[in-house]
Amino acid sequence: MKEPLLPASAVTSALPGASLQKACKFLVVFCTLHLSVTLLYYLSGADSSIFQYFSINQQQTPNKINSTYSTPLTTTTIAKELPSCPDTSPLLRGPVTVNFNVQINIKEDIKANPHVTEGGRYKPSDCKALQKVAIIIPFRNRDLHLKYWLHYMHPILQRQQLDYGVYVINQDGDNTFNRAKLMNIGYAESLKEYDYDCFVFSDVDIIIIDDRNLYKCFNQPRHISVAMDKFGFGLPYAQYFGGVSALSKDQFRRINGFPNNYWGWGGEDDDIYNRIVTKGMSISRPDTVTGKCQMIKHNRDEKNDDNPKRFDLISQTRQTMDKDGINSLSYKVVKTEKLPFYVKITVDVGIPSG
Ligand code: UD2
Ligand code: MN
Repeated sequence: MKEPLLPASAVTSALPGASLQKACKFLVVFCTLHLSVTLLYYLSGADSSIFQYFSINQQQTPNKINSTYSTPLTTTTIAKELPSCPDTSPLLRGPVTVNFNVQINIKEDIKANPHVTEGGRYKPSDCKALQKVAIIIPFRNRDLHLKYWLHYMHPILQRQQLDYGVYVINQDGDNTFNRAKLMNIGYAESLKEYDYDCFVFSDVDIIIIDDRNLYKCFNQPRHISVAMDKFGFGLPYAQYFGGVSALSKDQFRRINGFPNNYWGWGGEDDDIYNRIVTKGMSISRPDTVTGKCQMIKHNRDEKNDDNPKRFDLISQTRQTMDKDGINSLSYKVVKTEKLPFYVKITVDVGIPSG
């Protein structure tokens, strides 16, 4: 059998009614008093001391963290991310005067560009560059041209607010020159050093003469040297893609990089053009005023004679491009030198096969 529950009335009547009332009253008065004192304190300006307490506390927090952890945690947690650089750099000036008769003193140039660090690296200090650009120069025995290139291009590239590095890919030995393969090597080697997302391929003898012609990548592969002095400041033909060009990592991979089997002068730029259109992309170009550039006058180098096979090869791009390119690249690095204005990578590219 269960015990019968006490009726509610029996519970209340069991408590002493008067003392309970007293206790309740006291509690209500106490709470009201507490609330009004707090309110008064807050409204009468005592707030400053309250806020002072919080603000001091906030300022002290980092020090506390600092003393507790040996790693400089505070700098990483507090340091603000740099804002992105603007789409159009405010540092650009437009036309640039170049003169290939002046003497270049590379030591003076290095002094004049203190923010360019070892290996020809630079990034803006006050904003986050929009792109990380590797500039790749196929090279052999053109030291004077390289001096002019560095002299004129470093200041321009800094004004363009790029996060960039300069890679001179120097063909070792005196076998036939292979421009496109050197550029493939530049792509592969620069990526070993930094997470570049854009690749500018430039002849060593071309200088842009308007700094608004940006050395960066666009939605489509970019042709930069569109108005060369030697072609009367225009294009020699509509499909021309020689001189200076820029491809994003994705664009470069889509075309399987450049051909490795163009030995000697000519054709490799047309093969690259064919690759781009075969993969459904088109060419982006600046206008012919912004796109003006100059090439240092020169004779044809030794071991860079016209490639007699180039016409045959160009007609086969569609069939060969998936087999010949960055996926079939093989070479040997002979020497890597990190110089103040660029990285010089000397490579053995081999000899023509067949
Ligand atoms: C044109 C194109 C170039 C390329 C070439 C055919 C222009 C402005 N340029 O250049 O992009 O398509 O025809 O291959 O139309 N190099 C050396 N050492 C050498 C040989 C070449 O460093 O011994 C490098 C150097 O970066 C040079 C580039 O290869 O600028 C192209 O060679 P070029 O200047 O002799 O050929 P060019 O002016 O006819
Ligand atoms: Mn040239």
